[in-house]
Amino acid sequence: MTQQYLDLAQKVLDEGIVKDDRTGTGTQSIFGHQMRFNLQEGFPLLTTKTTSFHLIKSELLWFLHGDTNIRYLLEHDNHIWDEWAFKNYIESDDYRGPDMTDFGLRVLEDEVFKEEYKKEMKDFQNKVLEDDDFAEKYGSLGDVYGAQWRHWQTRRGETIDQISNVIDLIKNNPDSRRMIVSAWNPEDIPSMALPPCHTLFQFYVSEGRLSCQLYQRSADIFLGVPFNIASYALLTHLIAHETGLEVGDFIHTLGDAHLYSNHLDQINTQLEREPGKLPALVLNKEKNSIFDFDMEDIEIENYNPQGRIKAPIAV
Ligand code: UFP
Repeated sequence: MTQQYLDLAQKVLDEGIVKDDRTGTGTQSIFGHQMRFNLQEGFPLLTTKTTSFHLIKSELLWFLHGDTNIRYLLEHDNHIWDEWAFKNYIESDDYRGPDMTDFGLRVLEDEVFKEEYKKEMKDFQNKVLEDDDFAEKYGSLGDVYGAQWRHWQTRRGETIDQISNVIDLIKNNPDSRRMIVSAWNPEDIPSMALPPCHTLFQFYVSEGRLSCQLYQRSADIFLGVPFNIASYALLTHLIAHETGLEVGDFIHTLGDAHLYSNHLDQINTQLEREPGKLPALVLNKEKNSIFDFDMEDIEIENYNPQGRIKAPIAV
């Protein structure tokens, strides 16, 4: 698994076109790439750098609960969505602190600003955790994944639970070619903190195995992709568990696959490392419905990765 990931990184280094991007950071990018991970060979959590399974698990459970407010994530010490919510807050009329425009780039260049930012962010997190009204207003990320997966709004005012529907199909009509969940809802894009990167996924059942293919429109190879692979592998395991199937393949199809210009040293460090043995996933056998799973029901065993590699996130 790790080798396929490293091959992608090498390909983008070798063939990627230098491109500007929304964040102003600059990227090297290719368009269209596919990886295939046989989930029987181990759980695809990157071994050439330490990747936090805790963050992957809490984010996926958050999606599956249909939650779109960062409060649950903060309660689980998960900060991967903080910047997006913070951005909404500092652009609002309620924000009275120092100017935080372009904080993502400025923290990298300005030490004084970085301290100011850290303080404002800490205050923001505390308010989301402690103040219900504030959390409702500024902890919310709009109709991001959880909303589209579990309660897609129809024009008639009804809601569609795409995850439950797909589980029903896998159980009752496993040869169906319509087992799709879409997070891309054009009507809701303007109200989302970040338009879905993992856009659409499909399931496939054959010989008692459940496979999943994801189309990801935009892929930050160093920071995002290792999370995305593990997250969809976990989702496939959870749904296979509930539907009584074995796991098959996770197929990861990428649109704009890019390396940010400030991740190049980091990816080169990783390319010098040897991939290790993949860990194993252990699910609580006493629980059946994936909606009943909590943090302690999902564990990873024998994960012995190489050291952490830090890199700035492009916001
Ligand atoms: N990104 C990922 N995976 C994710 C996620 C974001 O790679 O799960 F939420 C990256 C891709 C891109 C940026 O670098 O975040 C989103 O920016 P844009 O919307 O301009 O594509």
